Amino acid sequence: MSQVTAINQQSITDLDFLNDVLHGLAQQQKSLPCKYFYDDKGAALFEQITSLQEYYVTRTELAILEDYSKAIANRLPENLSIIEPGCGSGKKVAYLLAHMSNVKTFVPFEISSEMLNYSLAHLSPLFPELAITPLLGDFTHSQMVKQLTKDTALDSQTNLVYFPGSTLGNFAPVKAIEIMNNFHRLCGVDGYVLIGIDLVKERQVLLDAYDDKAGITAAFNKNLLQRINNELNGTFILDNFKHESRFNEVHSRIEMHLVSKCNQSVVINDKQIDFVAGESIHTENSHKYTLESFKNLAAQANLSLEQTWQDEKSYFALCLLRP
Ligand code: AVI
Repeated sequence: MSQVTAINQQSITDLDFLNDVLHGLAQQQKSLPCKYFYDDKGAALFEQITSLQEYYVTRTELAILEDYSKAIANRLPENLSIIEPGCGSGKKVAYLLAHMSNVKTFVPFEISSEMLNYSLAHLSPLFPELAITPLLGDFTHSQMVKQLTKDTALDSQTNLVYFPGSTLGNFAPVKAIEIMNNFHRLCGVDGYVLIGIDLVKERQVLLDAYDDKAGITAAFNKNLLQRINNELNGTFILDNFKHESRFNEVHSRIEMHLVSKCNQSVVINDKQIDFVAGESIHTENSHKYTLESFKNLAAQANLSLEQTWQDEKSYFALCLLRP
């Protein structure tokens, strides 16, 4: 079995975390970057979210893959390499691989070596003939993507970049375009990009998906404060904050916030941060697209939308793009 080799290791350090937290909390609208949700506890809570009744996202995408993987595979040429940025467990690519013949190599591209090893362990027995070349790195860092593609000669091939899971929606439009530009570079001039996007739908369905009755999403959101307490000597009292999901019509996105229930002060690494009652920390954006708005966004990364596959309710879409 292939082992994960650190082609270009880059990890988030405690100092990055501290700087990002203090910077975010010094803004007029206090904020924290959503990438810090995923410590071990956060990753486990997210896993629980994916099977919540209210959180339609994961099961809808899996149903689309179940129904259309064969059609998607038929739309693609043989001898492609597949690159999956942020591959996680590798569960979603297995649907495609099951219907594709002569895949040259599969390149899981992840910042976490544990997840890379996990995806290898999951996929190798399912596809014993498949060559797997893991890449360790952060696909959101453009410089790193440039370097990695050079080092691994991915630049000179025709590739499919596979990015399911609606993760693109967690980035502001400018960053989403930058990421899609990286995908454009990764897929090569004749390549393909397949992206999962969450579509605009009834407001209440969206609000409930990010504020479930069992309180798992609330625990996921508040775990960020616990992580700051654990890793940065923070003094957050979690019960003094309330989880809220809001739909921002202007930006067509769900926002998660943590609202201070009272006037209070918190200390993080000797720095005091004051909150007034009702003031919030904005912790996550999850953009919801129409096919038209997504097509326009992708066009700004010089990718054109060729085909989409959706569920019956049009809740979610898998979008095939080409340079
Ligand atoms: C990872 N990402 C696609 C999830 C989303 O739906 O934006 C993160 C999430 N946040 C709360 N629930 C799920």
